[in-house]
Order: sequence, then C-alpha cells, then structure tokens
Amino acid sequence: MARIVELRSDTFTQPTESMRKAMAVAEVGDDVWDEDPTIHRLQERAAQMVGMEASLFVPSGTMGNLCALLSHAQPGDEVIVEVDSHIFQNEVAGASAVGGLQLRPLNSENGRLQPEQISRVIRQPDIHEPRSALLCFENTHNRKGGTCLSPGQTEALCDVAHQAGLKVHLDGARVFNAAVAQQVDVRELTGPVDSVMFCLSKGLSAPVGSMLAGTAAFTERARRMRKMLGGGMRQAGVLAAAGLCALDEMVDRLADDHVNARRLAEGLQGLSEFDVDLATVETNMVFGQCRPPLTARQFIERCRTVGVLLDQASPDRWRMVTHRGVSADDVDYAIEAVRRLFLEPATTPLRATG
Ligand code: TLP
Repeated sequence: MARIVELRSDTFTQPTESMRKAMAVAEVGDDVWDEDPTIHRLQERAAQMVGMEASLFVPSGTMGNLCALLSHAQPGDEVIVEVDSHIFQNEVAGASAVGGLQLRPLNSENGRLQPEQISRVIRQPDIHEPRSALLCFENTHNRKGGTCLSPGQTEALCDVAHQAGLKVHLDGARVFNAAVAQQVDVRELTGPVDSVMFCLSKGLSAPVGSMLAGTAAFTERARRMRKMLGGGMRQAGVLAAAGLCALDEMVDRLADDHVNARRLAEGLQGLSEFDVDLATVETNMVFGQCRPPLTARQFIERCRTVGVLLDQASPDRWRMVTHRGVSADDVDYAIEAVRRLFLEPATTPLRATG
C-alpha cells in the first residue's frame, strides 16, 4: 500500500497497546449513578494533575467547553473570547444556541490576548447591557498556530478578569503541549483559572474523551450540564482506562511531536507557491499560506496524491499537525514528497532514513 502521512490532526492518533489492554480489563459501573470506579480514578488523577479540586470525564472537548460556559454563566450574559478560538469558530455556536450566551470576540496577535484588551471590554453594570460573566482563552491556541501562553501571561489575564468579578475558563485542549513546550508544570498554566478543559483524545492518543476540571461545586454544576446535553455515559470506565494511560504514559513524549513539527516547517519553507508560518511553530502544528493562484484546496489535493494528508484552515491557509502516528522518517518523506510536487530540492540536507 502507498505510504500515508496523516497530518490532518492529532485527533487521528490510535490508542496504544497499553490502552487497549487496560480497556479490556477495566472495572466499570454506571457513571450516571457516579458508580464507575475507573472513571473515579481518572477524575481524581486529572484533577490532581491540573491542581484542581475535582474533574469530570466528558465525551468531547466541545461538550467540556459548553458544560463550562453553562456552569459559569447565565442566559443573556456575555463571554469574552478570542476571535479565532475554537469556542467561537468551531463549536457550532453552542454557547449561543444552547446557552443563550453572547460571545464577544477579540482580535489577538498569535492567540495571545492582552490584559488591557480585556479590561477595555469588561462592562460596568448597566440596565441596557449584558453582564460580563466569563473570560475564555485557549492554550495552545489552535488556529493561531499552536502557540503557547506562558504562566505569566495566564496570570495577568486572570488577574484582570478576577478583579472585575469574571470567572475564567481555559480551553486547554492541548494544554499539555503548552506545558511540555515551555518546560513548566501544567499547574502553572491551570492554577490561575477557574476551570480547564483538556483533551485525552488528541496528542495523548486516547480514543475518546476530555476532562473538565475546577472546584467541587463547579464540577457538580457541570455534571448536571453534561446530563442535560446527553453526555451522561454508563460503563464508560472502558474509555477512562485509556484516559488514565494517556495521562500516565503519553505526556512527556509530546516533545517529540514538537521537534517533528519544527523539522517539518523548516523542511517545507522556501518554496515559491506557499509560505510557512515558521514564527508560530511552538508546539505540534505547522500552518502555511498559499500564494495566489494556488488555493489551500488545490494544495491539499496535490499533497494527497503523494499520500501527505493535511487540513484546510481558510481558503488560502492550510494546517499540518504532528502526533504519535507521525515519525521523524514520515516527516522527511512528507518534506521530500511535497517539495518534489513543486519541483524544488530541499535547501537543507535531510536526515538519512532507516
Ligand atoms: N479541534 C479539532 C477540530 O475541531 C478543529 C482539531 O482537529 O484540531 N478546543 C480546541 C482548541 C480544539 O482544537 C478542539 C478540537 C476542541 C476544543 C474540541 O475537541 P473535540 O473535538 O473533542 O470536541
């Protein structure tokens, strides 16, 4: 079979051998009744890792974010978000459609909102205006390139929000990538926020699931919201077992994905048909911009003919994501194959394969 390099997303990761074994022997119970021992273990472990009182296992990151928004804010409230955030762009307007919340999108450079921007848009009590209830930010920031917020930047944003009485939710779908890339304990990135959602099913390789963590009272509200949204699961300990492996075994290796992403970005730069956003490559994502007349759709189709699969970010922007299923050798193959499509040799010598 022809070689495939799967760069569409880290959601394509397959469960590891150790996950499959753990799933087969997992002790389970009815989790809507809060009686699944493996889910209890996962929730305790996840909460402890991010330095929160409690956590909740949810079927997806999208549901985790929505449960958080519904637990922090009331219909008619306003939620401040970054304009390219997943919550604003990719969650089917669930916050508005289901929660009756108004989203207030703010622009940012590389996904990093500034504290002054937040203070400027926080509303004073006024009978005409919605209440500013919640600030959300994303770390790593997906559509802005997989960029990281530092502990200091996180703290500064939370200070502004908290001083004005807002809660803060972190969409930390890839917060372990952010921690590994900056070589900090993840608690430095989650400590100042009121709630954090992170995904087990992306670079950490679990087949399904995300965690939503916060105070015990917040988590209880979120549990009701999860039930309302249809996310109460029964013997889901089989999934939690894989999640435990993800947390215990898969965090440190994310550093390999970051090395591979940089190698990929550097290997692809310098072609005349597209630019690679080298400056934003901080974790496991590489974005590029096609030069007209080449469109992202055409670029993706051409790459597919040589087995290199990637995703579209806009009509002229594309995204490649490295993960456990992409080796350094796959990266070298992808670089060579894409360069050959555009008939230009690599400018830097590539690592010998084998
Ligand atoms: N991101 C997916 C797509 O939906 C775009 C991907 O392939 O990157 N927050 C962030 C920052 C995300 O990137 C994602 C998924 C989610 C939330 C939602 O997680 P799921 O897919 O589990 O609902």
